[in-house]
Amino acid sequence: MSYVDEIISQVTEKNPAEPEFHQAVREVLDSIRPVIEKNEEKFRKDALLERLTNPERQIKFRVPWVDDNGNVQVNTGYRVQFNSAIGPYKGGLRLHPSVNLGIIKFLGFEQIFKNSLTGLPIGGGKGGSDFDPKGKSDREIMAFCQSFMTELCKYIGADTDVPAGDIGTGAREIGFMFGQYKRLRGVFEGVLTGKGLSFGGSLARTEATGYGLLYIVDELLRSHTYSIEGKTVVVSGAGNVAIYAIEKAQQLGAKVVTCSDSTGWVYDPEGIDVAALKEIKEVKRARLTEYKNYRPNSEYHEGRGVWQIKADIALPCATQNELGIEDAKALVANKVIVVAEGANMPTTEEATKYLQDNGVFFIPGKAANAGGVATSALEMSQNSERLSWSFEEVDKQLKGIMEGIYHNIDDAAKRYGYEDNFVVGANIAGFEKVLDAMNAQGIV
Ligand code: NDP
Ligand code: 2IT
Repeated sequence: MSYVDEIISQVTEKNPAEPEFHQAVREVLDSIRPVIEKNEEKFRKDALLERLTNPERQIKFRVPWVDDNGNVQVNTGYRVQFNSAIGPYKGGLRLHPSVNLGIIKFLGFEQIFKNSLTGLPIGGGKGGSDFDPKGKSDREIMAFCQSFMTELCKYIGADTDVPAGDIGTGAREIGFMFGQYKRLRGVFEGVLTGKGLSFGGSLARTEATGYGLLYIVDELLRSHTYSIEGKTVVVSGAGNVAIYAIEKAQQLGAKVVTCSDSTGWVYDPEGIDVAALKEIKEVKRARLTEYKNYRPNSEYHEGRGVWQIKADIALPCATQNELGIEDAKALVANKVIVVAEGANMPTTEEATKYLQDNGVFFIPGKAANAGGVATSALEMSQNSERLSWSFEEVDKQLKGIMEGIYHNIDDAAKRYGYEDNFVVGANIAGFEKVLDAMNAQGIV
């Protein structure tokens, strides 16, 4: 059996009941076969893939907090410090009832290669909790965040591990966590990114993931003699990534006609009203059913459905495995040109293959949504030098990083004879730098 296949089956066997982690490992290892096969005996001897697929450390802890009725609630907290070969662990904290160790491991594993693709010195990690922020009061959110950080603060630091936001963790949660870290550790340092602008946050971090997604899509289209102007776009999700993807798509002259949340989706044939969406989601923290109050000509539907709408560009920006084979068939039948993942692993393996086999340009999340973590790394730089850069400066760097990622993954795909296969290109390009660093640092 090849070394890659051996490790894929070992990971599946040794990490039972973690299907998303298996999926992420399968996708990466399958892509890097050409690199591994060139030097298989050495890598096997060094147990390279065993080390790559085993987190350096995984922390699991109890998070007790008191709700508004005086009842004690207990959640589970996680931080998986996956790989620090190229820098301190870096990656978000997800707060969602679906969180379990396997989800955090899949996200942490993806983060290693994503962070490498940014070209910045950040290793891979991820954390979170099965806490559900929906419907909680601000006081309950604070109680949870303080308890979570009371344990987490023992394992993180500006030069060791720097968490940030993800699903369910935005500016409010980062603020509460930062306050508690500072109180317990007695240091004001850049231990979290996505902070408020008044205490070390970076301008453009809020916008970065969504804007970055559009910058890479734009670069891909321009490299293939298309233009984004006038294109129709379908987006899923209505959170941080979706909102700023919609905003930038519109700034670039495209029309975005959908968005969604976990209960339903909106079709607005005249183009999504971003100001209304921000008010509903960022200010009121309400459901998308409200959107019709702002835009009477739009449609609201329960359930899922955005991928059935005809579009040139599809941007899944909600959660993992939200775009399946039937969705891929609908997109292809509607002649979609590009699918780019704003979320982490939103497209199933079967759907990805179908899109690629049918000539759709497919940019995987580790490249397409890397703008968020890249800007987090820029926030770390600003914190280190105790300066704040202008919005224009950060945005310019973000754009440059995303264009650089596009050409890096395109070159890697071509070098190995997989032209236009950006899954292979992203995995190989991300892996090469980590491999070099791991080799140089010996058996650790
Ligand atoms: P938010 O919490 O801001 O928004 C998430 C959105 O997705 C909401 O509209 C939410 O609906 C929907 N959603 C979440 N879970 C589900 C689910 N199980 N089923 C259906 N809909 C769901 O998160 P972000 O926008 O920050 O994150 C979205 C994706 O992007 C995630 O995959 C995340 O890992 C990824 N990502 C985020 C980055 C960042 O900087 N924030 C960076 C790179 C990737 P509802 O409100 O109803 O739950
Ligand atoms: O998935 C991701 O890249 C994020 N949630 C952002 C991580 C970060 O450290 O900014």
